[in-house]
Amino acid sequence: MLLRASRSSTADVDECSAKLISELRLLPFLRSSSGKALETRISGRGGSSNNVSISRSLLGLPLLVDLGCARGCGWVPVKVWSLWISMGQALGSILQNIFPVESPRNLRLLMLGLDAAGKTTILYKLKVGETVATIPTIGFNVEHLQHEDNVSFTVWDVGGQSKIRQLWCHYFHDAQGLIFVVDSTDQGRMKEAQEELHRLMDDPMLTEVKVLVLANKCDLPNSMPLEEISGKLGLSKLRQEYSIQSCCAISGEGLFQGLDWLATVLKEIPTSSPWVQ
Ligand SMILES: Nc1nc2c(ncn2[C@@H]2O[C@H](COP(=O)(O)OP(=O)(O)O)[C@@H](O)[C@H]2O)c(=O)[nH]1
Ligand SMILES: [Mg+2]
Repeated sequence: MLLRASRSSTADVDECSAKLISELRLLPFLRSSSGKALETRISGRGGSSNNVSISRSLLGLPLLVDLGCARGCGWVPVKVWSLWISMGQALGSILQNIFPVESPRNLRLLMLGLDAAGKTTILYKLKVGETVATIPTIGFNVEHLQHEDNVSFTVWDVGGQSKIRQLWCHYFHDAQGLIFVVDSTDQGRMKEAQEELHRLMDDPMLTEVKVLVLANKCDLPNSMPLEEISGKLGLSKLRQEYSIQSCCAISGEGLFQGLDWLATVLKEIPTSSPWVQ
């Protein structure tokens, strides 16, 4: 839609101003944000083809394409700046719709699982790209990982020995994602892993977390297939959104795919949510 008001050199300025204002008022954008400014007097002098042109973009948002006179002096809105601010806002909304800019997010992830599942090896593979020699973790390791330009993770790897599992709850606060690591070769302790996972998932502080199960040590010949691990862990009974990914902490295989899934599901949480920093 294009509105154009022009004044011939002989027409009365007041009459033309009134006509222009009434036409401009038809635009909701001007009515809501700049109507007041436009009510102030528009004046002109001399010239023969002074005009103001306004169009609407395809997205339904107003976009001012031409303001002012075609030649020489023309329509001079008293508060032109106000109109320009509105134009800027409208243009900003349009650009934001077309090229959405994401604000950087830091997501807090907990990495839990039975001892010797490979948590610490995974953490340092992700952090430094190398396999480090580990000793059983008594407290915790925490690292900041830059995943994408706009997404970083703070990963808490908490010791998993049975005596210290009662301390896990102290790390739940503000956790947005849980990486639960299992040793795919550990047939004997899969039941124990299942109990620990479900105990975690029953905790009210973890109701909203997204769960990534990493079936680690897939490089070993006796590693179980994902379907079997999934069944043994009772994943289908979880209320939380989850995904299972096989991986090898030594080569790094599968680790980034797992984190990609977490980044994708966690990015869907609006920034206004208290869950997202
Ligand atoms: N073959 C193999 N060994 C692994 C893998 N991940 C970890 N390990 C080994 O498993 C042992 C326990 O790993 P660690 O990271 O300390 O386990 P955590 O107790 O869960 O932190 C170490 O000897 C690691 O080298 C893997 O993907 N493949
Ligand atoms: Mg460890």
